Amino acid sequence: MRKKLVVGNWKMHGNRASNAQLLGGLKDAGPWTADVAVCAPFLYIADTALALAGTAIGYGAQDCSAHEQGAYTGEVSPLMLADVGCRYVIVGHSERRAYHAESDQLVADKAKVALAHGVTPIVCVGETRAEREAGQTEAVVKRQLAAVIHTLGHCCGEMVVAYEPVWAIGTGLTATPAEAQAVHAVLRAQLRAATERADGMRILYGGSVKPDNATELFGQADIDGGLIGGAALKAVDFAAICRAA
Ligand code: G2H
Repeated sequence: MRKKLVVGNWKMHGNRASNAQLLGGLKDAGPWTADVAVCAPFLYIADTALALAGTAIGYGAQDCSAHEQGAYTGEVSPLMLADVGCRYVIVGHSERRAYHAESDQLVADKAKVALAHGVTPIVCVGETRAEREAGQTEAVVKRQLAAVIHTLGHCCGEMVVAYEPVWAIGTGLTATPAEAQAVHAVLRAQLRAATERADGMRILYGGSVKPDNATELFGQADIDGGLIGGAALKAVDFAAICRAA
């Protein structure tokens, strides 16, 4: 009943030539039954939009400001993302939480402004290795999600959630399908308590998803697709993951 969604998070990789090659490869490989999108660095979003025109592949950004406009040097507003046709924006990625000290509330504020302008926030939550080893996984992801639910109120059913265990990001370590499903079920239950739309909401898994583990991960009851980093940089790998969804 939920259409799967696969989103490529290019992070700070690529250049005009390599992006053109990657997008060309994806256009040749699609379409897929899942929804598919790529989140490019800000600077390349306009090129990405041009390259994907007329295809079903969506595109988006990897972050946004929590403000609509104003004197915020270096920031990019969700209004601007909407203006150039972005369908999605990733907010609260663990790399932003860790390297830019983004708080749960800031992430929630970003999600709110994005939604207000028709850009679907992909809200990332996830525990560190130390938190998992201390048995805090559930408490951490619930705290992170609660801030967003509280801030979005009745609109929270419109976001996409991504569970990304920090210890599995870019490390080659992946949560087992059962470990991931257990956390997704916790998140789904939390969403059910907040919105009637919870059963239609997509909860993505992210963290070293590859063509050879995607099918099993996406086969779990509450895993509705993936947020893909490293494997999104090669058309053949990303296309295989999209096919698996
Ligand atoms: C997690 C993921 C994409 P990777 O950050 O957001 O990256 O697939 O490289 O672990």
